[in-house]
Amino acid sequence: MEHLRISIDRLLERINSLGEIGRIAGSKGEWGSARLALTEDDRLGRDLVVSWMRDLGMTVSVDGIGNAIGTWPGSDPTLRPVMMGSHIDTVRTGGRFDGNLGVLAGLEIVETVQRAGVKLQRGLQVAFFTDEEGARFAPDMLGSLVYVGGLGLEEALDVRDSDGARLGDELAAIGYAGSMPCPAVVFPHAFVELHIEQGPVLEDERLTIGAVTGVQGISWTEVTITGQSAHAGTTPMRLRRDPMVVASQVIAESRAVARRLGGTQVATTGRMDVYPNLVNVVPARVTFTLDLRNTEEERLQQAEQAMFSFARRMAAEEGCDITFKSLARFEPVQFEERMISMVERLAVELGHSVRRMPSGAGHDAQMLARVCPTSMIFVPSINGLSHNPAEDTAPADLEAGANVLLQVVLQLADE
Ligand code: HGY
Ligand code: MN
Ligand code: MN
Repeated sequence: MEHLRISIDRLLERINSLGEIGRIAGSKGEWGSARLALTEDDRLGRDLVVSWMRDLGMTVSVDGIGNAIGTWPGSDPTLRPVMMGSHIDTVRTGGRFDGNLGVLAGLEIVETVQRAGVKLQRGLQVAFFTDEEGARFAPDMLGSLVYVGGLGLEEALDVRDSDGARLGDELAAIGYAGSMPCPAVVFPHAFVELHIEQGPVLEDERLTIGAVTGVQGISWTEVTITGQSAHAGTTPMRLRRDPMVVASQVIAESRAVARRLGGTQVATTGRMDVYPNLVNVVPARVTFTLDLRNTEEERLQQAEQAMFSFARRMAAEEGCDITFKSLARFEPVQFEERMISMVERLAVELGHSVRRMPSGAGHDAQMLARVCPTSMIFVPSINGLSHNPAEDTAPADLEAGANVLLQVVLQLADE
């Protein structure tokens, strides 16, 4: 079966069709998608992918947190299937490939196997997991975390977004509050996720495939600083208790801490809410997010401790109160050597350049790695861009990644 190859035209057709749901324009003529988790656009995207699963004759099951899994049976029903998958929810300024590629390449592999008349002993599954992005309901990778038993279903259903909407209500509203149990009763034999790199490494090194070694640790914290709201013109500087000044100091310090720690340490403030957010009012309250990540747990903890103690000191000096709310905290994950080397070897056998590399972004694979042998395959992102409508990957690279996924899955399905 080494000769089998996917159809890049079919894969691109599905990527672009799904991309049209929630379509958004970029600033330079490119286009992406906005399908925040559990919105009407997410429902439309889910319905389309489920219809493709059914068109392929797959049985579709939906679990209590809305994860959808299509199954194509193998010749031996006593053997656990091989699962492919990722997510189809996006950030508000998403591209067409983040997550979607891993799900739609999975469907393409099933169709390729079917058209070739190949009967595998293990079944094939394609999954999309709920709310991987965490952009609306934190933490990220929420659906796969519940699937593997890392977060209780009831606790997950009670998560609220920044407008107070309850996850369970939103899930029911889009018709994906499924009946399959969480955590899953039977986990797959193995899980393989094809994903765009979302960074510049493969492109910079002119490589085609990333054999992902693992996923770096993620720490998301919501910081709320409360001061004294006052008139911007009449309040002398010495009398102010200005939370915006503290927030600015903390955000600037997060850049300095990342530089001091070096290595893979990154720090981002992506969301900020100011109250009352008026030009002539010293703010009463500022709430912002701190996203810290590192491939090494110990250094990630150093970054957290440095940031939290600095923030407390700056707030005290300004006479402000400060609170911290953890939105997500995942330690670094290392994939099994056997799975990493399988991706590496099969990429080389297909004639592609390949390197091992960690993932800077979070992925559902980091959750599946808790319950079964797991690997990820990266393909290059043009200009290293993602979470941006300009996100793009060359069709030849998409094709290469999907063909590596095909060969990895064929090997796993017959072991
Ligand atoms: O935040 C992440 O790394 C992922 O895109 N959810
Ligand atoms: Mn993703
Ligand atoms: Mn993403």
